[in-house]
Amino acid sequence: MALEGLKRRILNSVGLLRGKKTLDEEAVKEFTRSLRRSLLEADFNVRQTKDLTERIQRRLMEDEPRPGLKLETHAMNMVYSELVRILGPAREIRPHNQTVLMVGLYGQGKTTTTAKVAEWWRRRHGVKVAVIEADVHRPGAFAQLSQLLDGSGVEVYGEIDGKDAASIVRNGLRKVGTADVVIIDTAGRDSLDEDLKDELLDIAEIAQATERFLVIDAQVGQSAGPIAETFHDLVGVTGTIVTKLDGTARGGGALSAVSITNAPIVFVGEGERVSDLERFESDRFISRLLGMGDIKGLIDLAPEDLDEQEAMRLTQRLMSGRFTLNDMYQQMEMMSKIGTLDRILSHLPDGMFGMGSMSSSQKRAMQGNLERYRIMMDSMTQEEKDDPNLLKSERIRRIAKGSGSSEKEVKGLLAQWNKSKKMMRGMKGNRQFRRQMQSMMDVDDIELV
Ligand SMILES: Nc1nc2c(ncn2[C@@H]2O[C@H](COP(=O)(O)OP(=O)(O)OP(=O)(O)O)[C@@H](O)[C@H]2O)c(=O)[nH]1
Ligand SMILES: [Mg+2]
Repeated sequence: MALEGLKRRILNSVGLLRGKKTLDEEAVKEFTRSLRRSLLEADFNVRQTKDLTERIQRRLMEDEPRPGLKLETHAMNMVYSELVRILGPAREIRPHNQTVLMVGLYGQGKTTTTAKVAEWWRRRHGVKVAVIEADVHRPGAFAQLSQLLDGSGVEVYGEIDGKDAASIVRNGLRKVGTADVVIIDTAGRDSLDEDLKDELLDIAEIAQATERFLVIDAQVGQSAGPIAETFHDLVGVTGTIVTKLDGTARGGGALSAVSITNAPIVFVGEGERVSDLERFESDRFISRLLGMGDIKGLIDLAPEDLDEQEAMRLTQRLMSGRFTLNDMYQQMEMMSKIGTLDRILSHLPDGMFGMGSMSSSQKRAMQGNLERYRIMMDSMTQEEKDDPNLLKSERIRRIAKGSGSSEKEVKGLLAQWNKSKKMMRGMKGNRQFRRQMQSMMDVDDIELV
């Protein structure tokens, strides 16, 4: 996976500082040279890479590491914060007088995201929102969008047998153009052939959109860079939306897309439902991207930093009684890496989490399981991941086939889920645990559903 590659390369670069006591100019240069190579190999654009490595070089020469902090940790913290900086703070878009054009390749989530963003603005800002379905290639696109927004109060314009996208947009703007926000969904492209390019250019010309959002699936990886470039050349991308971050993909491609278009991520999609949209937070995104836990000992941010918060958030969610396969996966992922949970676990009675502290071979075994679980989970529908009880023999067979595993392995995953769920239940009933969680999280009561 390309993204794994980026992470590995960054870790290798940081590894050059391992065991060093002081940072001389030579060591800093060697490190930044290696980092530059890592980023370039990961399809970062040249200017961004230069900026980033120069800033890190300067900061390394100027900033003293906190006492007791290893140099490699110090450097990793910087890489982290500079990557967060590239993605920038979330961009606030005022939902007034906006025409938004959604573009992207096939199946990335454009239509779903069109509905999500429309609902987001309508619900949160109380403004009038309309959408236009200008995809004349995907059969049933208009029906899909209408269905997603059924009963929502967002006006949907489309032409059932329309063949000409440009004229649909023209008619649509005439009909619903007075809304505060008009969002136009366009056809997915496999790759951009000339006809589709012309069609998109026509639409862009007529729409005179104030925002052009590129929709990218989190799984796309580094090819997101060239894809973004193509769309950017055509319509001038102003914002990026990363979809399917609810899955196991970490969304690294988005970084290279953003580094090419300079169009910040505005939203992330975290599920199939219209309400599954979140405003983007770069720190959470980068920590997920780098797999914070993986770099245990390398990353050591101040306590107010997010990885701890994220662990807390997950723990709190786990405690809430809902326990999906994704929750289990994330829990295991965190445990296998034990970045922050170690710190949390150290406050808890031994074995409270069913694991206490794990030996490194146990961690390795868990990592192996995770990889297999991820592959199996990729063959499941969202509904199945949310409610694994649905998984009876026929579905198990399908998932086994789809993921190249045996039925026994799929059943093993389900057994693990059942075991984890029971464990979580057990903890909920434990008053001592509850009190400790409360004091750690500094809340009066944890809501235990
Ligand atoms: N899990 C998850 N699924 C999503 C998300 N966004 C979209 N999907 C699903 O991805 C599939 C494709 O989504 P669409 O919105 O139809 O994608 P599209 O880009 O419009 O596709 P085309 O019109 O065919 O190019 C659908 O099954 C969606 O439900 C997301 O954030 N999370
Ligand atoms: Mg679509």
